[in-house]
Amino acid sequence: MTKIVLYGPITAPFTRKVLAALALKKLPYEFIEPQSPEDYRRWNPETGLLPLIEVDGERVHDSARILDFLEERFPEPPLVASEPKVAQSQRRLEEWAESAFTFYWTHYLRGLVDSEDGGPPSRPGLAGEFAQRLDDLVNFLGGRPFFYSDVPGRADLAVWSFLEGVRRAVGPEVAEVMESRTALMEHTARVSALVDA
Ligand SMILES: N[C@@H](CCC(=O)N[C@@H](CS)C(=O)NCC(=O)O)C(=O)O
Repeated sequence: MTKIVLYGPITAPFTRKVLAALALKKLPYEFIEPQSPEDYRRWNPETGLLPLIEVDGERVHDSARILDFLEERFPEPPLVASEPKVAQSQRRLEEWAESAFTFYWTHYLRGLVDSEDGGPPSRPGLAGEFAQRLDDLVNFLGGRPFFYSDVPGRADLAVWSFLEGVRRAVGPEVAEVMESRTALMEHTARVSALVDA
């Protein structure tokens, strides 16, 4: 029987995206979280970044590459549409969502540190831009249950892993901005229902 071990911090959206893919594909796995900063480099000497997956002794790091790898080994259900144009849109949205939301997340955390120091916020106008990115997502979703499709794919897992994490971790102002985007909240709930244990 195939042995799958996933290494990564549950707090990282990249880890949650992979956990969600494993759940969607109904694959049994062992999940190991780092206990110290040294674990990152020890488990992934190449980049020191997690998540990393080990499948029957073969190790792959980087959440997007891990999804490619899982897709190849365990094709059902697929994480992208069979139609190439749709598949391309799903992959693009995964990349876009991750770079955009990593940026806002990093600045949000930096802002918290700055305000503890009594300094000015790290980047004025950030909240408005974040709200615009959420509206971009609402537009991408349109009237569909999932991005570009009627079934969930990797773009949904990527967006979900960021939004549900951000919503749990941030203050009430940001949560309100998110909750007012009903279509996105419904999307988050839809994906949660499929992937949450
Ligand atoms: N592109 C990578 C990003 C992984 C990543 O940034 N991981 C963070 C977890 S939040 C990490 O390992 N940080 C440790 C460090 O920066 O030393 C992926 O998709 O897996």
